[in-house]
Amino acid sequence: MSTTPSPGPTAVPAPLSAGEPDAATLARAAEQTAVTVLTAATPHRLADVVPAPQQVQPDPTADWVLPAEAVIVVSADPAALAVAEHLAELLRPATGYPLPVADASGPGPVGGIALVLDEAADLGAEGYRLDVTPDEVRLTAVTATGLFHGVQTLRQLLPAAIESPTPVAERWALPGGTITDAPRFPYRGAMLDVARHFFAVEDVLRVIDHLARYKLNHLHLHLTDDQGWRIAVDSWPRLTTVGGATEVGGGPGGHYTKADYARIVSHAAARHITVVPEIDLPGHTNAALVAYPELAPDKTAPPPYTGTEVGFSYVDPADERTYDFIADVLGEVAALTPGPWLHIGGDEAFKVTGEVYTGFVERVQRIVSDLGKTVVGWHQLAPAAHLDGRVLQWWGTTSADPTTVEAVRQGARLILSPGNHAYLDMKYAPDSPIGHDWAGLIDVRKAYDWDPGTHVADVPAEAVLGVEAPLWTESVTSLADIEFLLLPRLPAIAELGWSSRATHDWDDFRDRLARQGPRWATAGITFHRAPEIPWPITPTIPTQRDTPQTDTAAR
Ligand code: TNX
Repeated sequence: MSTTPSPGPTAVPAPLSAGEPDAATLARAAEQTAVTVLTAATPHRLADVVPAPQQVQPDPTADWVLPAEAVIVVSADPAALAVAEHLAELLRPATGYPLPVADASGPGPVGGIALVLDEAADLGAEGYRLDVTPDEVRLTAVTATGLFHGVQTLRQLLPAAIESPTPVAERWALPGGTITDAPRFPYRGAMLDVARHFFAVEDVLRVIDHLARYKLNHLHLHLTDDQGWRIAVDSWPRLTTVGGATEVGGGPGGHYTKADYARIVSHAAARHITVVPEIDLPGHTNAALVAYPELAPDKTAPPPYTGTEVGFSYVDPADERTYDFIADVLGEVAALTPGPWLHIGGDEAFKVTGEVYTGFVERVQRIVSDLGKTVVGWHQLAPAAHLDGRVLQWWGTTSADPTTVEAVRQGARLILSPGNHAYLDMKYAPDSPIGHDWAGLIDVRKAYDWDPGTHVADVPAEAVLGVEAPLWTESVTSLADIEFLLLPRLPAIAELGWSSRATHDWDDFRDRLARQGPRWATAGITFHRAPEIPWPITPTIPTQRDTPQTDTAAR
């Protein structure tokens, strides 16, 4: 399976007569023209940020221009220093400026950028303030996380050419004024299903970068399912050697070694993103049963599964060996995972019902809590007994559910992923080349027009931990496919998680979102040119595509 974006359909060039430029030269010229056109967008307003900031006070007299000799000055703190380096790395390729990073004890900013940690600032754990004046740009936050989110805002306020991987001649101006910003919900995430199709570490790292742009702070990895087991477990090695060797459609699958997983966790951590690993139990376990038939109810290995049905497989809830297996697996995954969460799935276990199901879940919840982690699971866990801190992920398509409401009354918190608004694997429109439609079509407006705070009747906003946009990958085979489904809907879900309800306004969102298009095009990121968004111009960058790649089309 190809996991790097292919250049899209290439026509065989007509033979050129002598003296005419060759095809490669023409292509380079076309690309350069496209970048120039795309980046010559209208000047920015301070409010042109996704997700919408809490407070924006423009000062049209106070624009700032990045000088070539600017220094990035930062409070003497290792985490803040890492954010400053991250900012420098974002700005160096397009500007070509050296942008040295110095701690606050060093030389003062030369019309540069200051990143300031201020414990006394009233900005919360993730908030920041951005002050743009002609002399200096100053980001202030209580934490390095706040500074990191502020850096993403700063980046969006620079001209779109800042996304260019190579130097561009540009006036690097920021609109003057002050932004004061903080999130509405503490949990803002996306899920990537690496089980139905396996994706290389590099692809996951790139998805993490997309999350960071929109101030999402959790990456949920759906690591196991019927079609493949993707995370190495030393005590049960056949999970990956046997269970990892399949995927939907019969491809070779794959798995992450512990070192691979550690790379993902650390790339995420450097972007202030927490990884939430999911081991889906008791259903969605065919790959585990192929590897270890002793876990199967009939102690017989089922055939490997590469289709897309759900709900047929389960580990034997009546066998103690199953709980040894779960304790070993969750123990090893917990040890690899610095974040507080362990997601135990729990969805679509159609053959484990009633008290057998709740009894199973209650045992697994205790295993998680004994490991010092917090339980997350799909909202099917609701009927199992409450356990302190547990979090249910709502993927229903209705707006009421008495069982979930009762679990919340007992103390569960909710992550909102309504299938008919937040599922990134749903098609945009009937003619979307990939995706599902069982929860309906989800265009950008549908992804944006709902309120996580009131979505499930009788669940108070205080019980809502946040939002998450899941991407299931039955029909997704490449990084370009992932990006096509993610963008532009991921920013819509990100805005619901970050921005206060007072900023919710479709027309305004649509205009702000439109300005992200040239950024993606310049960075070579695939996106769906959704017709309801007024993209500044027709992107003509070669990586743009609205049709599936050949590997998808062939299926
Ligand atoms: C339902 S939603 C599932 C997944 C599928 C998805 C496809 C949920 C918790 N389970 O197993 O991949 O639908 O959209």
